[in-house]
Amino acid sequence: MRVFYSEDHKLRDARTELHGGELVAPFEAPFRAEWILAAVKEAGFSDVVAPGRHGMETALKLHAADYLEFLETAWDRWVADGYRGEAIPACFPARRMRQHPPKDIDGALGYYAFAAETAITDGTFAAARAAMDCALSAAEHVAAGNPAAFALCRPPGHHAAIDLFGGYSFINNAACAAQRLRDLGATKVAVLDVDFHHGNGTQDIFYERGDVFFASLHGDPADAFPHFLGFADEEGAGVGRGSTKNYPLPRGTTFETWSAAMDDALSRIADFGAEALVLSLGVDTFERDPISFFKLKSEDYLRMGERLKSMGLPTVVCMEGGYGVPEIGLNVANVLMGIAR
Ligand code: SP5
Ligand code: ZN
Repeated sequence: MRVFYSEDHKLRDARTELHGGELVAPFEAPFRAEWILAAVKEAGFSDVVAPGRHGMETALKLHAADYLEFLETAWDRWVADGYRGEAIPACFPARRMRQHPPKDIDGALGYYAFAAETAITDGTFAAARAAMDCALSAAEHVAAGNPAAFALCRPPGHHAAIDLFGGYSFINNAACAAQRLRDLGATKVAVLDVDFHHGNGTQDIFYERGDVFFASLHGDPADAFPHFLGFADEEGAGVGRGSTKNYPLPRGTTFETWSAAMDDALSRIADFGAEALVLSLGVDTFERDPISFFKLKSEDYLRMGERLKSMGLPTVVCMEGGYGVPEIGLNVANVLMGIAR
């Protein structure tokens, strides 16, 4: 299985994350990609290539044009205002306030964000673009007839909505992969999101579309980030009605419970008639993840990959979350080994 990896992920190297009322070193940091890359090479995935450079055409089918322009220019606007810290949104258009982008950068940051933990920094847009390139190149590789590819995306993307950043996500890499598969000939595509957190961004992007099925297994939003989306009664709307499926799961969920939910998701994906699969792969479901509350073990990720392979679908794997512990590398490699076998 080919691995798409760009050194440009290192351009996303924020100093701060707002966590528990403190500015801490971000959980989503460059070492994650380095650990994952080392582990997948160690597992025998030696075909590691840099992605091709893409334009923004695919992203523009998913995200609002003004949002992408904001991402590209936000850091320079922030610096021009004389600020010395990182660009952290602090004022949001909450209930009964006006929903429009202000001229002022502080206002624009709040308008285009749904969470304040994620700061925009110099290099963030360039890194997000490189992650998007990985996802697009992986989709092209699979559309060309290869059974699977791994986009080692960093920063992640599944929280990035039509016109919102947050949750360490800026451009929705998995959504870009799904759209590229559609544009290269797949009539129906499924996105399965196994990151611990609900893929609110991917759900938002495809909510009213009937050509992309979205299923997400995640910590119950009553207890977990992103708190305000990912409930079981969200099923899609318009022609997309019935093509969104959420599995909110409780604290302490083990692979036994988790894999039963995945089986249900996969049978719905088969019924939907998906011709290709995009896996939003977060390994923050691991028992020792520092910010999550599932209890998956390293060997469970091999079973997960084997079950995915049994679908027999061309598969693009996009990296999402998974933090703090060296096992994130092994856990990703295990999923890939299950899929490749
Ligand atoms: C891609 C991805 O996994 N993004 C996750 C972003 C989560 N950011 C907010 C985390 C809040 C964590 N609260 C943890 C409470 C632990 N006691
Ligand atoms: Zn996550």
